[in-house]
Amino acid sequence: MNKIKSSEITPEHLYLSRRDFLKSMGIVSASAAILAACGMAPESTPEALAAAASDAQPTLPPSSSATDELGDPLNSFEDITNYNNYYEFTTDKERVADLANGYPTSPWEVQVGGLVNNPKTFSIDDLRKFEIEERIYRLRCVEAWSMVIPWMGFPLSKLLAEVQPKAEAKYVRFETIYDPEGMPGFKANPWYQWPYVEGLRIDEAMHDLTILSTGLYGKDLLPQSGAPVRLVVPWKYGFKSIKSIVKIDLVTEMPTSLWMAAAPNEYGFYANVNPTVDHPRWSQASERRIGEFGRSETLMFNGYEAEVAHLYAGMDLTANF
Ligand SMILES: Nc1nc2c(c(=O)[nH]1)N[C@H]1C(S)=C(S)[C@@H](COP(=O)(O)O)O[C@H]1N2
Ligand SMILES: [Mo]
Repeated sequence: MNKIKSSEITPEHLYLSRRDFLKSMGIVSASAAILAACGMAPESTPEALAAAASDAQPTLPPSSSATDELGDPLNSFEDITNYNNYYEFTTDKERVADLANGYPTSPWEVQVGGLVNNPKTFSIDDLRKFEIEERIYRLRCVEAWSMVIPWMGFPLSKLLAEVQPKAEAKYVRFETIYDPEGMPGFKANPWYQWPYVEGLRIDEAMHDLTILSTGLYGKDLLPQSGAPVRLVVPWKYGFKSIKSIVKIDLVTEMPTSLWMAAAPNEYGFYANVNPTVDHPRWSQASERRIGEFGRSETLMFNGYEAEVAHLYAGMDLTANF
C-alpha cells in the first residue's frame, strides 16, 4: 500500500490549525516552565528556541474548529482570499486579490439612517466596540461553487438596535463604496447600475445568523473580502453578502439590488439557496466546494433550514426566488 504523508492528504488549514492547537495548549511553554522550575533557563531549550524562531508570540488559533457544524472542512485562508467575486475590481475571480491589494479601507465610515430614530455614522473604531464573535458559515455562490469560511463579526441586529428602526421600516438597504477612480471594475463593466446595492426584509436583517463581518481566520478582512465591513447572510446566495459597506438605510419599499436591476428574471430579491429552483441557465441542485473533487448536493437554505424556514412560511419560493 502507498504511504501518504498526512501533510499531503490534510488540507493546509487543518494541518496549520493542528500546529496552532499544540501551541495554544501551551505545550511548548509548559515544558519550558518545568525546566525553569528545575533551575534551567527556558530560553535555551530546543522547544523555546524553535518557538522563538517561528513566531515571536504564541498566537490564538485562527478558528475554533476545523469544520462547520455539518463536519465540512473549512476552506484555507488562501482559497478564501484568492477566489473572489468583487465586480468593482474585476469579474475575474482569480484576479480580484491582486487588483484589490492595497486598496485603502481606513479611515472608513458607515452611515446608518433612513427610517430610524437615532441615525448614526459608524467609524471603524465604533464598529470595533461590538463584541466580535466567530461564525463558521457555508457561502454558496449563485454560480454553484461554495466555501466554508470562519468569519469574525457581530449580528446586524446589534447595530440596528443602536439606530432604533421606526415601525414603518420594512426593509434594510445596503450600499457598497462607489469609487470609479480607485476600482477598475466600474469602467470595465459600465452596464451595471452602480453602486452595488443589496437589501433584506427587516426580519431577515434581524435574524441572528445575519452578521456584519470585519474579519476571517482571526485577521481583519482583506480588501478582496470586503474590508473593512461586509454583510454575511449564509442561507442566501453569495451575492446578497454585500462587501465594503458605506451606507445602510431603513426603508419602506423593497430595495432594487444591482443584480435585480441587471437581470430580474435571473436574480430575485430573496435569493434563498434552493436546490429545487434552478437558475434559468443552470441547475442549482449541486455545487462545487472549492478545494474538493466532484460535486456535492446543495442543501435547502444552504443547510440553515431549521433556523430560517419560518421566515418564509406560506410564501411561494418559486415565485419569490
Ligand atoms: N460590493 C460587492 N459585493 C459583493 C460582490 C460584488 O461584486 N461587489 N459579489 C458578491 C458575490 S456574487 C459573492 S459570491 C460574494 C463573494 O464573497 P467572497 O469573495 O468573500 O467569497 O460576495 C458578494 N458581494
Ligand atoms: Mo456569487
